[in-house]
Amino acid sequence: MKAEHAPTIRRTEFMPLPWTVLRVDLHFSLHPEATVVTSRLACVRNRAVDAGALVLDGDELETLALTIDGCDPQPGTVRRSASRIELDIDGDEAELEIVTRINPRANSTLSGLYQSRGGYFTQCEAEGFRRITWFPDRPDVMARFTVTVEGERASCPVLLSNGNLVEEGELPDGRHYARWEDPFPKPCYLFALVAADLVVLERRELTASGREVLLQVWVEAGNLDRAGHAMDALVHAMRWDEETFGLELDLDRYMIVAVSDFNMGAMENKGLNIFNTKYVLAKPDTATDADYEHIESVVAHEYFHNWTGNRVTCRDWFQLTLKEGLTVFRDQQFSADMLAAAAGAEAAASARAVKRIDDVRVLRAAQFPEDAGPMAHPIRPDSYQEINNFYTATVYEKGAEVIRMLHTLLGPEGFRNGMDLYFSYHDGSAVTCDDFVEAMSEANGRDLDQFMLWYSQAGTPRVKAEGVWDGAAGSYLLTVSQYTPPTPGQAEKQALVIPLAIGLIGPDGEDRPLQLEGEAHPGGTTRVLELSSESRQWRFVGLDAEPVPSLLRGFSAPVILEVEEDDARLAFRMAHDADACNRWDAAQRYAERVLLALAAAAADGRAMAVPQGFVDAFARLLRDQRLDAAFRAQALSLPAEAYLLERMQPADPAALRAAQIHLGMTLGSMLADDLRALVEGLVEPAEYRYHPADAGRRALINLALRYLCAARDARGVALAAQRFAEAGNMTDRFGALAALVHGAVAEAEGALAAFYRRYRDDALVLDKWFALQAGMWRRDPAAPPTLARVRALLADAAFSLANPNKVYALLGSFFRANPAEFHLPDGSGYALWAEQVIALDAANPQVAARMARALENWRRFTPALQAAMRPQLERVRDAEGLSADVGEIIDKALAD
Ligand code: B3K
Ligand code: ZN
Repeated sequence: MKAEHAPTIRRTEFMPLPWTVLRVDLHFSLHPEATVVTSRLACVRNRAVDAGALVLDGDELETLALTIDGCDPQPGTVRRSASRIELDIDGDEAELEIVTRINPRANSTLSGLYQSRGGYFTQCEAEGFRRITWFPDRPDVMARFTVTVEGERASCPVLLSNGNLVEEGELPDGRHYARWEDPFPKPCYLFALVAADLVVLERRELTASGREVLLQVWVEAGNLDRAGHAMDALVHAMRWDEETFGLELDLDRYMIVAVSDFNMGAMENKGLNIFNTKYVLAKPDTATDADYEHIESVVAHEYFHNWTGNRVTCRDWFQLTLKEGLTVFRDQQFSADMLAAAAGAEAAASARAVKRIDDVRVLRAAQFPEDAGPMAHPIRPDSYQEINNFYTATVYEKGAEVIRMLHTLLGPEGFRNGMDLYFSYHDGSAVTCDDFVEAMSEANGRDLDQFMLWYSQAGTPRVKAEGVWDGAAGSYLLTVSQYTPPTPGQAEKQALVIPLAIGLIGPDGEDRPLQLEGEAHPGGTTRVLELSSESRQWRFVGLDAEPVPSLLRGFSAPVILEVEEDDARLAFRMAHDADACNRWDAAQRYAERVLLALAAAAADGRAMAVPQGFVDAFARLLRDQRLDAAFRAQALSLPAEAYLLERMQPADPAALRAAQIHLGMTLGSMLADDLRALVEGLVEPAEYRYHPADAGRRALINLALRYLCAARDARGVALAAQRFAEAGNMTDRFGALAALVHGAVAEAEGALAAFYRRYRDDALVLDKWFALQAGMWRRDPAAPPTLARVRALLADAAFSLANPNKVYALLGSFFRANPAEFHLPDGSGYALWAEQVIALDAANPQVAARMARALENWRRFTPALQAAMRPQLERVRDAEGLSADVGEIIDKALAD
């Protein structure tokens, strides 16, 4: 479909359906190119709606039969289009039988029923079920499903669907079948089917109330030794939800299946989660600490959806953040608790801060740019053309921040009470974000009407703070104001409720107790102020000296904090802020200031000079043995390039890259002795285990190697090469390789080749190899551009445009994580982008749209780069047969 023909769906146009479905009985006769799906639907009229037809959605279906109560529909009672059937039916109940034929082998979209490595898998969220059979494909239609899967025993010995296995048996011609029954009503987006040649890792556990449950992780033969970590994560998630929210697993059987071809990370289908192999498989030789961490959090995320998403689901897709924002918040809390528990009492706070810093980094690098570009939308969008384009950082990550603010405002107990009330009201139904916030409001007796603006307003708020010290009175007057810049379609903004956690640091580096004017006693050293008007003042009293304010502690709201701080004050907070998150942020702000100044110098052809004050502040953090390694690794990592480009006016990737190279070389060479000592001094246990303390040490060593290689420090490079050769696990091996490649040192090519030889048959590890090369920096202007390497890798035997992981690794990394090499002045990067987006779109529009988004913020770049981008954007817009997915992105990008 051409983009201009894709209709816009609006939130305010929601209408309940005249008919709904109570029960679904599905029969699949699986054949690679001709699967026959027989669906029996028990339908009833919706009493709340006066009258109307029964509406079914479909997409690329071959319809073999359709009967109503056993008869062909009466002439004149059926209206059909390629994507919709409307049936006029007398009476209040009807049984429909529909037979469709579909072609899983030809389904390259990976939405609906498709094949991957000889097996059959489904993905139905958001609107994939309509690619399997005709159905009212909306989340507010919740039905009980029974599913019979019939397939060839040799190629598909395992036949799975949602719920409980109730029957299985042999059939003629080498075929067999299994029948599954899901006791819980669910929307069709949670339906799943797997028929494949898999093996299983099983564990039996008792739930809090003593019920035995069977947990399974299904993987391809040969991968069983990589399934244990996902299983552990599942058990931890189960326990955590019982303890934290009193939520128990409601099924007798819970299955996770790993598949190699998958558009995103994983899917929370009821009782049958389907996962990208990337988020299941791990063993020390193939997975890094970061992989282990991601697996744990994605397994938990999908598990938590069982309550927040499945038991209580979304009324319509505009409410997506109801389940996603809340579930991301839950998985973030889970990961923080897991890290804190592993770290032990003394290091717990720092371990939590490290997790929080990770989340803030993602928000700043992915969500802030989105909120400042043509795709900016509230966490609950008002309209869309293609819902799959709205599984965004805003809906997920900013959505989680909004839930976190509720948690901050109401406190853990108040939040828990709100959750309990939410489930007591809405279990088993499809609801809206208003329903959630109302439950929070009622449980806490707190008016949250103004808070709801976070659901309707797009754009990142700016919070400006200024303090005035009155030495004579010993008081500090803090003035805080807010402002949200206009976003497309939303010029006017109102004042939001912003929880602002603050502390005041004395000249000795110690936090002062916070006492507001009019209060009898001080109340703690960190307090949450609530800014709910455009501007407000707070006066702190009883202070012995002028304090340094530490604002937005723990990143208490998803805002950009604008505060005047000179270099000395940033260095002071880098050294003393008691809030680890803010201590990190002080380092980020200082680094940002230095990098943007260097970039401005590079753009003007002036000499670049790194202020000594920054090097000193950096060195102090590096040498501070009291700080744990994981925190030091965070604090010494420079801000993400995507975030810095966002802060640059206009964005000039080449100048920024020159600045980064210069800063990396300066730090690496000035601190080479410290960095080497650190690599040699941090002792690692011989045996790899995934543990935050070990992971922190590995992260810090790898970061040190990176600086050393960036500086071409001969001994540092030798250390990296040695660690690469002798590594006993993937974190060390890949960290050393990445450092060599990042420094573009002579040893890099040989190491890349050795890595390839070792892992040539391991698809997931090769994704790392592709991504690393796509992200290569050019340190020698005479060297060939990274683009040439990316083009060569596109032709590598291990690469395939049909596998989303490969596309994300090679093209995604190049377009998003390597701005200077992608945004080449001659526009050759953009030509590659257009060519690949068009090629991908013909096979898999969802993946193509993700790649297309790499250029949406094109107007932020220098005029010369914009001029090179426009024709390529237009080339994609004008491509024959462009999908609605890509069409929506490009139209919004080009809109005036
Ligand atoms: N709910 C799925 C995402 C579905 C994406 C559809 N394009 C995974 C998750 O958020 O848990
Ligand atoms: Zn989710």
